[in-house]
Amino acid sequence: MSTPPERRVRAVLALGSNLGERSDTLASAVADLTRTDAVRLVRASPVVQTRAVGGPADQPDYLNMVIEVETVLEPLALLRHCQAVEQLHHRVREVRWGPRTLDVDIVAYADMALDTAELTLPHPRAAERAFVLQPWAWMDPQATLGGARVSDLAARAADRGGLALFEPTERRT
Ligand code: A4P
Ligand code: MG
Repeated sequence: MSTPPERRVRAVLALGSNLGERSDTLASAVADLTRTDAVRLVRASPVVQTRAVGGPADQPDYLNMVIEVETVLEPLALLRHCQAVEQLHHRVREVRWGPRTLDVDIVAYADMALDTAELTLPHPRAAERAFVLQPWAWMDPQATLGGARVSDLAARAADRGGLALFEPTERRT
């Protein structure tokens, strides 16, 4: 008897850091997220430096990036996995939208739409945030979100003026 093929799903994760060694944090978070066979890295965006959107005034700038993964985890299990990696990096939840060593959000999980207390898919604020959309568009120029081109959404995002390329990340396909 043959075992059924694994069901692997493409998901896009957004990473942000505005405390500590931000660049090292993002690099090791990508490694931590994709160390398991259950979550394979497909490609990674360049890292961008962005002005903080919302939250307390005078927060340090963020470094942000997105990655595309292929996963066998169900959405909620993927969220728990992302939260475990946040904990590894000493994430403390104090103020909403306050400074953090590491934030990992699920931006999209295949084309799934979900709205539960714990998880909303696609991420409810991703479509208006250049700090997610622009690195995503650079990583995958064909990407779409809710039927719109990610690059078009990025061009319209209110925070696009606060974004600059920080460092390119080697592209993995
Ligand atoms: N949650 C629901 N849907 C999702 C999802 N798709 N992915 C729930 C991840 N989490 C999701 O998140 C709060 C709760 O959202 C989680 O418990 C989960 O069950 P959190 O990470 O604990 O707290 P947070 O990040 O402070 O809140 P929130 O509302 O998720 O914030 P955002 O929208 O992620 O914004 N400015 C710049 N330049 N760069 C940034 O990265 N990030 C934020 C955070 C604000 N401003 C920023 C940046
Ligand atoms: Mg978050």
